[in-house]
Amino acid sequence: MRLDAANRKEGFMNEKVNSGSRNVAIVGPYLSGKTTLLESLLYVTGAISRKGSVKDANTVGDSAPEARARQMSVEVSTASTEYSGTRFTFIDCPGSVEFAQETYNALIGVDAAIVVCEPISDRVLTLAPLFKFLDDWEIPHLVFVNKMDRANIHVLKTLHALKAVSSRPLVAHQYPIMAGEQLIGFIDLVTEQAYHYHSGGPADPVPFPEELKEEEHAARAEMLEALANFDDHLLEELLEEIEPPQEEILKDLKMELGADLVVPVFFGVAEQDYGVRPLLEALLKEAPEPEITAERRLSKVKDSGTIAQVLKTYYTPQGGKLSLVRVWQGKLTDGIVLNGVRAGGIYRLMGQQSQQINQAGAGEIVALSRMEGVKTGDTLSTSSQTVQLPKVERLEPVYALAITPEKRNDEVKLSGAISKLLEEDPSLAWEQHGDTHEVILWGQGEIHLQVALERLRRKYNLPMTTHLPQVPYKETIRKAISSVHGRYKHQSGGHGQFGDVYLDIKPLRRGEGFSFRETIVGGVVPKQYIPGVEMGVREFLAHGPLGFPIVDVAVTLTNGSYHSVDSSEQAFKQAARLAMQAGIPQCEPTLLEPIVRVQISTPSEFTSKVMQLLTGRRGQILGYEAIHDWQGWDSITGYLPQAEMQNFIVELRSQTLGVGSFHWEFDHLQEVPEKLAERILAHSNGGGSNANGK
Ligand SMILES: Nc1nc2c(ncn2[C@@H]2O[C@H](COP(=O)(O)OP(=O)(O)OP(=O)(O)O)[C@@H](O)[C@H]2O)c(=O)[nH]1
Ligand SMILES: [Mg+2]
Repeated sequence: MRLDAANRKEGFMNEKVNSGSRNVAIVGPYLSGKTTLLESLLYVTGAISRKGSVKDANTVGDSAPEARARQMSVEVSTASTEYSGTRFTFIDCPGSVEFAQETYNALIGVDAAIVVCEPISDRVLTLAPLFKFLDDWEIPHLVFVNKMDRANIHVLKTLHALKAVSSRPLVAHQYPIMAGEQLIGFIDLVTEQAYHYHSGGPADPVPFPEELKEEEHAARAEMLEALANFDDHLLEELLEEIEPPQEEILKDLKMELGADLVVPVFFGVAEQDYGVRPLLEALLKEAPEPEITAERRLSKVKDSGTIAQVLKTYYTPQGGKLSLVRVWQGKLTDGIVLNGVRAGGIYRLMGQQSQQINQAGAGEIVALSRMEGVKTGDTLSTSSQTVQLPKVERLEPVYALAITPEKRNDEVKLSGAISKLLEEDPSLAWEQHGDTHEVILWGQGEIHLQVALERLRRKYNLPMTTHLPQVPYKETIRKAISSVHGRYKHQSGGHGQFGDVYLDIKPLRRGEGFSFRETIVGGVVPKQYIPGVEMGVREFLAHGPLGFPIVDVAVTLTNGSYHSVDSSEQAFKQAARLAMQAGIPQCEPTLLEPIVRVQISTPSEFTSKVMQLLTGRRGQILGYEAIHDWQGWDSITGYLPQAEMQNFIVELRSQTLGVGSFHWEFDHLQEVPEKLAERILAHSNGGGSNANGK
C-alpha cells in the first residue's frame, strides 16, 4: 500500500503553477444538496446574479423539465465560472442510484470531485459505491458536509462513519464552529485562523475561540499525522515536535489530494453559501491542474494530436446532438475533424444555455455539435489511428417495463427515438422479445424508466403505455408416446390433399431443445415430403396447448403413407400438426419458467436480510463470500425465478439503504411448482397473455 501510494505521489512531485482551469464534478447521495451547491458556487463567483432554488425549479443544474418536475437531478449538467482568474467548469451529477451511469461517465473527465453529503451518520453508507468508484479510478476528491444548519446533526459521528466507508484516509481541513446546532464559522486547520460566516459575503476573520483549543489541536494533529504518512520530512518534523511551515502543509495537501491519497473534509450550508468560498479556495490551491490529470490518463498514449473523450451525449429540444467532451490533449478548433467526423460547432454550456466559441484548449470541458455516430465514452482524436482511453463499464439493466405506443401509427417512429434515448443514457436498453413480441425497456429502476418515457413523450412526441413484461414461460412434456397418428385428407375441386404420418414423441433432458429424426423404410413417406413433416412439428411446438413454446422434445417420424397425385409437402405439414395435436396432450405437458443466476453485492451487515429476500422469492442460494477488494461487502450468488425479478431491485435497495445491486443472466428453465402453474395458467386466459400474476 505504502509503495503503491509512493508511486502515485511521484507524478505529483513537480509542483506546477496554477493553470487556467479546473474541472470539478459535484457528486454525492440523492438530495444531499449538489445542485444547490452549484447554484451557490455560480452565485458567489458572479456567474449568476440571482440564486435559484431547487424548490422554485429555477436552478442552473436542474434545467431539464424532467428534473424540475421532480426536484431532483436526472442527468449531468455543466456550468462554468471564473474565480481568481481560473476558469472552473463544474459538472452537477445526479445522486440517485438509478442515474449512477451519468455520474460515472462524467467523473472520468474531471480533475477533482466534491463529494457532498449530509451530516447524518446513518446515511453515510450510501457513499460507499461512489467512494469505491473514485478510488478505483484514482479521482482526487474532497468531502463537503452540507446542511450543517439541520437539526440533530452529529459532526463527530458523521466523520467517524465517513472514515469507515472511505478506503482513503479522511482529513478534516476545517474545524466547524457551531452555535448550538447551527454552523456559524470554522477554523482553518492549516492556518489556524478562525472565521465567522454571515450572509451575503465572505466569512470574517475572528479571534481564535479559546474554548475550542483542545478539540482543534486534536483535529489538526490528526490531519498532520495523516499527511505525514506520505511525507517522511513532515513525519520527522512531527516526531521532533517542530511546527511545520504552512506552505509545507499546503504542498502536502495538494500532492496527496492530487494523487488520491487523502480526502480533505469541509463543512457548510450550501443554501446560505456558508463554506462555499473556502471550498473554492481549496479547489484553486489544492486540486490538481488539468495537465496533471491528463498526464496520468494519457500515460500510455503515444499520439501527439488532439485527444478528447465524450462524457455525455445530449439530444437538444431542437433535435441537435451535443457531445460533452473533455479535451485531454491539443485543442479543438472550428470545423475540426475527429474520428473522421467534422464537428458542427464548439460550445460552452451553462445548464441548458450554450454559448458558441471558436476553440477550446487542453483541459477544458466543452460540447461539440453534430458528432454523428460518436457515443458517450468514445475517445476522439485527429489521428488516423484509433485511440481509446479507458471508459466506464455500462451498468447492467435491472428493471424492465413493456411499452406500447399510445398511437398505433407511432410504432415505426419508436426504434429511431429509442436509439437516441439510449445514446443519451447508456444505462437504458431495449429489446423486442422473440417469444412474447413485447417491446421491453430496461433500465435502473422505476424513476429511471419514467424519466425515459417522459423524454420520449416530450422530445419525440411518442406517448407510451406501459405494463409489466410477460414472463417468457415455456412448456415441455414429461411422458413419451409412440406412433401417434396424423392424417390430413382434403378434397376441394380438382387436386386433393393427402398426408399421413406416425410420430414418436419423447421428452429430452432440460436444455437439449428440439430434435427431429425419421426412421422411414421403403419410402412410405417419400423423401421430398419429410421437410414438410418437420415444419409441421416445429410450427406446432411454437405454441403448445398451455399457450407457450414447447422445448426439450424429440420427435421421430416412424411411418406413414402417401398418394401419388394428392400428396404434397404442405399436406404432410398438416398431417404432422394433427399428429402433434393428438399426441402432446397425452404427454403430460408441464410449464417451465426461466431461472436467472444473480450475483448480489451488499454491505455485509445486510447479507442475511438479502438472503432472506432471495429465498422469500423462491430463490435458491448457491453461496456467499466477502468481496476481496471491497472491505465490508459481500457477494451472494443464487438462482431466482425470472417471474420474481420484476421488483427485486426495488426490494433489494430498500433493504440495503439503496446501495445493494446485482448482476444477472439467464441460467436455465425449470418446472413451475404445480400449484403455482395452475395459478399462472388460470391468469393466462387460455394461453394468450401470460402475465406473471403480480
Ligand atoms: N437545510 C438545508 N437544506 C438544503 C441545503 N442545501 C440544499 N438543501 C435542500 O435539500 C434539498 C435537495 O437539494 P438539491 O440541491 O436538489 O440536492 P441534490 O444533491 O442536487 O439532489 P439530487 O441531484 O436529486 O441527488 C432541497 O430541498 C434543498 O433546498 C442546506 O445547506 N441546508
Ligand atoms: Mg441535483
